[in-house]
Amino acid sequence: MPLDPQRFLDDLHKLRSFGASGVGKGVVRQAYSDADIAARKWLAGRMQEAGLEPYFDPLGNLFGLTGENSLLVGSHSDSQPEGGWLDGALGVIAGLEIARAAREAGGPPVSCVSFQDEEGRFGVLTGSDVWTGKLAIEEADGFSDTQGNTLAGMRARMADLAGDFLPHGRFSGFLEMHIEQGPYLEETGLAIGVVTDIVGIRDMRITFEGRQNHAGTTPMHLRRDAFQALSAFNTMLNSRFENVVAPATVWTIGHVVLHPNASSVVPGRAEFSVQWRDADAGRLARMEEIIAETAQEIAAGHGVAVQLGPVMGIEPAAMDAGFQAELAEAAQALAPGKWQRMPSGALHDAANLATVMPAGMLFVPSIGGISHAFDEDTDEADLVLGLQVLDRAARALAG
Ligand code: HGY
Ligand code: MN
Ligand code: MN
Repeated sequence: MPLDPQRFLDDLHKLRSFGASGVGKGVVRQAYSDADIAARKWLAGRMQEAGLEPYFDPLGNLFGLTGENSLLVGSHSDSQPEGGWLDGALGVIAGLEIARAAREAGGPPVSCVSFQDEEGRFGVLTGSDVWTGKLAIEEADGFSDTQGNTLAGMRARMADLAGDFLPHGRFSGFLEMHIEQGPYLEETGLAIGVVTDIVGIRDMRITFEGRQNHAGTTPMHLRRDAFQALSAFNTMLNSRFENVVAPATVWTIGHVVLHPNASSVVPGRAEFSVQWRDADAGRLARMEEIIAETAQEIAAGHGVAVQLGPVMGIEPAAMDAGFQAELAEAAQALAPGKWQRMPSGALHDAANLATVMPAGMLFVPSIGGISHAFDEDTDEADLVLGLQVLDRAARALAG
């Protein structure tokens, strides 16, 4: 039996119903939420119906297994707090359809996977960080989300489903299909990107601790205002980075909590995230030094204390040359002149998988370059073309 594009699209829309936000096609399906666990149970059922063996590991990574030595194809089905319907889900359902069609055709052996917490509610790419051995589960268990829930507490919600970790040697390699999440393919009129490299990332939490006080009676010169420290930190950091960054370097303060967050109170505490990404590990390290120095200088200048949290990260990762060549062959056959090799500025589980087996990735366009937002979308014709290209490469690599 060949691929069934309608069955693929129907399953993709069904997955969207778990945690549907009610805004466009958006989803709210953070790792270990009720919607995430329900979606994983549904996925396990679809795997079973396809003759694949559903298997949960201790993190809640869900595999659909076949054979003793298969190609693994998949992505993640958890979302950002406000997520699109395709980020991760596309690669998971593409993996399911390719594994299912291969099984119906009598081979080659293809297994599928949905990794857990790719979106970093607790870590960075938590599920694949732990499975690939980069992060010990005992350490990960102590990680907390921005609400103070621990990973240990949340993964206990799926403990009744969990077996042991699977050996990596069971799989010959990993393929992941994903939306680009940026504007490049759409702007250049291309349908397929064959990923060459995935950028590296660093992520940390910083706290400025000042003095909470009355916003009417506290003279400006006596204040130790944690928000003013944060604001000055951001300005100085942008200026210091100018001499260090490359055109593709990015950095973001995306999560901020002010305490007590009231208009008549001088803020006593500002807790915030700083995240930075680049293809060069040396530049990532230099940026980390600048962040630490700047935070300390600003704290001293504003009379506040500073606490620098641990730095989490993923190294830049090259995709396997043989897998790239197979994806390029498939793209040239099915989308001649409509594809290109390109790096990934977003993180993906393939970056972790590349440390334990050959890994490759394929992108399809994102409308308007929008992602990590409810209105993320891609034309269904592009989704199906991407599925067909990935399937052709998967059959060659698994066969
Ligand atoms: O943030 C990322 O790049 C990924 O979507 N987790
Ligand atoms: Mn993703
Ligand atoms: Mn994402």
